[in-house]
Amino acid sequence: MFLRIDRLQVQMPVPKDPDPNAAAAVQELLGGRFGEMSTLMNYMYQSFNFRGRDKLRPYYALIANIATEELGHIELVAASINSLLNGVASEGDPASGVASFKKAFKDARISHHHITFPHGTMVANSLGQPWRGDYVFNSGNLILDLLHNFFLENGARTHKLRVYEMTDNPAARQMLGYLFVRGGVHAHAYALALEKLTGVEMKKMLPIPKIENVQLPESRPFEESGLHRKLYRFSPEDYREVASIWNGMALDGSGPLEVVDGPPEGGELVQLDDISDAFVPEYHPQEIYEMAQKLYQKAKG
Ligand code: MN3
Repeated sequence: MFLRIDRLQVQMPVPKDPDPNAAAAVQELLGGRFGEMSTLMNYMYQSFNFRGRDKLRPYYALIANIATEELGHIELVAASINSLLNGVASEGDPASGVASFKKAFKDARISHHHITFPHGTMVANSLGQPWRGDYVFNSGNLILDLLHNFFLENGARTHKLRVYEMTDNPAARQMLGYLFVRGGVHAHAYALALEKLTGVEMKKMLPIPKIENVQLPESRPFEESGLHRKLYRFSPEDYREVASIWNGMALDGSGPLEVVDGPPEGGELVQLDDISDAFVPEYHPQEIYEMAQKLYQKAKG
């Protein structure tokens, strides 16, 4: 089962103006073949279907625990997309609203962001094509599944680097800077799991592509704070066995790998403007806000 914390894994900036084409590019990292939906669902279903769980506990714990972090990654990439689509509030005046609305979204690469979704994230790739269940690979052969996960993390990193080159919007770059480091941890963790099973030093291949995270200005602060050495244990009590895989030295020799009990401190959820011209949340949002405020005050007691 899952607990939920109403925070993002990292603090995110919210730009003043919408950047819908950057949002479209970032969709690939959410619902593309190598997006966060794929890492989440691959590790999730591999953990559901795991055979010999008790005998192979550290490997099960690693996959199950990383799956939980990936839940927070879809949340973070969604927050990035939503931030890039934020900022056309018109205070309920459709006459003035239509002009700014049209200006911002008329030539948007994905029209479904603005027509079928509330200027919000879709479970789809950068072409608006839906994420698919057959992106999940789960053979049941532990070595093959771990090898696939190593490949998936590095494919994801390649696509992230390309999206990084497509936009310098801070709402995309902050998310990317953080996820280059976290994805690096996951690729390294799967490499260590394979090394413990087979003796093959997969970690020597990293990073793929051969661009170090410290070379990227948005990743450097996270690397310098040692985030690349930390595997978070996303459970109050469980998955402690990951420590038998996640140990030894960091790839850059900066210090020992460590398992951190509990999630990162993270940052606040992104606050998104209402869009009266799109009837989101309604044509006259003020009425709904007043009702919600009354309920909120009541609940607080
Ligand atoms: Mn991820």
